[in-house]
Amino acid sequence: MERTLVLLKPDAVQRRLSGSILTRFEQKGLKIVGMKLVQASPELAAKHYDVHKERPFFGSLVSFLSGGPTVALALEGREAVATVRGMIGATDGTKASPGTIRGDHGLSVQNNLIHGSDSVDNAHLELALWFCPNELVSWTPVDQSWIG
Ligand code: DAT
Ligand code: MG
Repeated sequence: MERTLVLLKPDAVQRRLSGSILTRFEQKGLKIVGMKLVQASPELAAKHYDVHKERPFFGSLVSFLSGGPTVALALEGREAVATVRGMIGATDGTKASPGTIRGDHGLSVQNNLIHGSDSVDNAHLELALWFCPNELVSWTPVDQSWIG
C-alpha cells in the first residue's frame, strides 16, 4: 500500500470544489488517512515547491498557494501515487484530458486546482512537510477486502 499527498489548492477551495474532488478519490477506493484545512504560510508554500525555485513563475506560485486555505489530504491505496496523478491529469488545464480533475474543471496552468505527489519518495517528503506523524491515521475500512 502506498500513501500520497494531495493538496486541494486555494482555487479549488474558493470555487467550492473540495467536496466533489474528494468524492472522486473516495469512489475510486482510496482511503483517507489524513485530512485538514491549512492556511499555508509563504514559507511552507516555498518549501513545497522548492524544486521550482529557479523558475520564473516561482514567486507567483508561492503567492497562489499561500493566498487562501488549502485542503491537505493523505490518501492510501494500491499504487496510490500513480493512480492519483492519473486522476489529476496534465499540469495545464487546457491539455488535461476530459475525465481528469484538471481536464474537467480548469483552463489555467498555475490555478490548476490540485497537487499530487509525483513519486513514492516525494510522497514521503511531502507528507512529512504537511502532516505531523500523529495526524495520519491507520485504519481498515469495512469494505477493504472488496476494494483490493
Ligand atoms: P504538476 O502540478 O502537474 O506536478 P509541476 O510540478 O511541473 O506540475 O509544476 C508545479 C506547479 O507549478 C503546477 O501545478 C503549476 C505551476 N506551473 C508549472 N508550470 C508553470 C508555468 N509554465 N507557468 C506558471 N505556472 C506553472
Ligand atoms: Mg509536480
